[in-house]
Amino acid sequence: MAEPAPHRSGFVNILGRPNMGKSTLLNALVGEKMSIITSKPQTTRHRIIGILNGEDFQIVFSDTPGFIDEPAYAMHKMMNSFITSSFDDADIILFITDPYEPLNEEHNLIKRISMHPSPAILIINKKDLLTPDALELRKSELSALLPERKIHAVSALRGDGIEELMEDIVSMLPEGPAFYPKDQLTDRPERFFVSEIIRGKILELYRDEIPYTCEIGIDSFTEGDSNKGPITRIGAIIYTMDERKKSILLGKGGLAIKQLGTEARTEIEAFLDKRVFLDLAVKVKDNWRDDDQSLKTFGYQQ
Ligand SMILES: Nc1nc2c(ncn2[C@@H]2O[C@H](COP(=O)(O)OP(=O)(O)OP(=O)(O)O)[C@@H](O)[C@H]2O)c(=O)[nH]1
Ligand SMILES: [Mg+2]
Repeated sequence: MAEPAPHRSGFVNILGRPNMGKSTLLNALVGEKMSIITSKPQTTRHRIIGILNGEDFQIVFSDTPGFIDEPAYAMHKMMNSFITSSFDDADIILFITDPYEPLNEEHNLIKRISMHPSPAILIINKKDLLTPDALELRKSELSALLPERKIHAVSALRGDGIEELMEDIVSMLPEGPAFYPKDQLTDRPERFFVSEIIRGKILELYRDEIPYTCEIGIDSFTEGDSNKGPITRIGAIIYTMDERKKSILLGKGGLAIKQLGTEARTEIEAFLDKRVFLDLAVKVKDNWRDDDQSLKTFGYQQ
């Protein structure tokens, strides 16, 4: 009888500048809505792990924040440090760019990939926005900067080219045992995803700098009963930087936060597949983005 195929496993870390489609790609690769996606840059603030299990492989994908060239706050420095740790443990690097990002030797991530010992796959995302000629041009630009790496053109949004990319990833995985139990999808608790859904809604519903001044704390998370059956009661606090921003978040007569609560609850119910009662409050936490203790409380640590 033929030997069974060896088990393969590895950390496959998605790296790229803000807004390139890293989170969209993670979700497309693992087939779950794990990481929040918005049209705004700096949506992702943490390293988020999505595990894809097959009979003879386990891929631990990481979505990461977009690299920030000029960090303005301690939070930005933390976000960049999640990128550094993702370089450190990568078995395979997925570098993702889009049709418009300027690519040159000064690109921080390109510099680091060119010196990194792990194999990298170069991904041109949003190919739905490119003509065939423009795509060829983009490929030659990339291969001039990072020669001898495989290049994939995909549309993470439409799921185009994802299967071919997966095949290459699996073929490049090192042999090894699973890192996590085979039924595990992530290393984060449900409450993390709940806070991310609320943050994603804030990014969608509020303008300008407001979303960037917010962080979410989950105060309570209990399973209980109501007269309509089981219900999960979640108390969440939105922290912002000052009273003016707090009143914008609440809106006239509390209308804005009501809409936020309704839309977030619907999405949380879909995610948890449970009925949810969501209680949202807004509090001021002065300058949390530069305060080490606050950042620690919000989960910004290695
Ligand atoms: N047309 C098109 N848009 C895409 C594609 N993939 C992602 N997008 C859009 O690009 C924007 C950014 O996507 P994200 O997945 O949030 O990007 P990101 O790299 O995770 O961004 P940060 O977390 O801010 O670093 C969103 O509006 C997506 O819908 C694609 O294949 N085609
Ligand atoms: Mg993201």
